[in-house]
Amino acid sequence: MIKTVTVVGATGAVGRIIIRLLEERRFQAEKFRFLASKRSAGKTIEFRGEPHTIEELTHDAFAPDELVIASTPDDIAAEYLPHAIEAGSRVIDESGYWRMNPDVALVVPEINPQAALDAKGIIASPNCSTTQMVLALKPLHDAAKVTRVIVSTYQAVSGAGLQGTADLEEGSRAHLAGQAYTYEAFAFPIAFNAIPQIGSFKDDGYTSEELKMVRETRKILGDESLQINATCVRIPVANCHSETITVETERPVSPEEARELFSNFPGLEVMDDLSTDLYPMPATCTDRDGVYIGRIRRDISHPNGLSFWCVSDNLRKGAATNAVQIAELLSKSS
Ligand code: 2RA
Repeated sequence: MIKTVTVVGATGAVGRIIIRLLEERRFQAEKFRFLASKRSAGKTIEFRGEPHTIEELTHDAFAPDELVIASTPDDIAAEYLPHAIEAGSRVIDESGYWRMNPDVALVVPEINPQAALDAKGIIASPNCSTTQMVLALKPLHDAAKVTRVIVSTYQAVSGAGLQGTADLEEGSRAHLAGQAYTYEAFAFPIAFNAIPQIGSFKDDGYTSEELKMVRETRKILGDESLQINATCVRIPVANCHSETITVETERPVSPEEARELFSNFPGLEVMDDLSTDLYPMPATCTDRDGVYIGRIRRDISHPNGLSFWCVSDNLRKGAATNAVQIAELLSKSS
């Protein structure tokens, strides 16, 4: 059994869900520790009906043989997590900082569990928009080799943290009341709007969020030849990212075959019945752990094309659930 599980970033949007999942999924460990910034240190957190004092995240906060699950901003992950590895802990990191480091395993347990088991250092969990797409791509890739992906995202404000959620709620109220509101998590009003920029602009006019979808997907699938064109958009939805995905495969995949492939792949659930207007939506997928697929149809513009709609809770499978599943994997093998 794991001796100690240490949650870093315990008070953040994802950290809170990691703690809930450790409770819900009855994760076995002798001891649980909760670390956060100096601001939260000393406050208490309720875990399995008991109050636990939040400890301050410092360079020497880690002990040997801990399983650290971290969800922090990139700069914090860059600074503190190497100290956990040096102390002899295993680390699962939710931040974007370590994912593309060649020495770091980037893991979705349903796709590449062995990478987590073989990892010597940090194990990274992918960006939320990548995780749901790569899970949907994997069975298609195995069956018919995906050669090209065109994806557009419709991303919830919870992806921008607790302040993102506060901005949507307070900004909407202010908008309806005709009052001014100063947004903190977004450069533009998110209430009654759509913002076609998530992250910062990088090469060729693509944003960091869009390039994450390209690079992380290739790394997880182990296929650098895969062509991906992503457009990431923030929309005024509280929780769950949605994606329209069109793929080209080496041979045609019919909607019936795709439905079968998706249905048989762990972590994916098909919600696709046009006769009853059944398709996944943020409102029906929030607080759930799967990746949900609907609107599966032939791409009428290409003989080897297939289009579908994909929704997942960005804080759960897109972040906390994936991290806790990696922890479960490590726990089973220890
Ligand atoms: C977002 N993907 O939705 C980011 C969070 N990691 O902003």
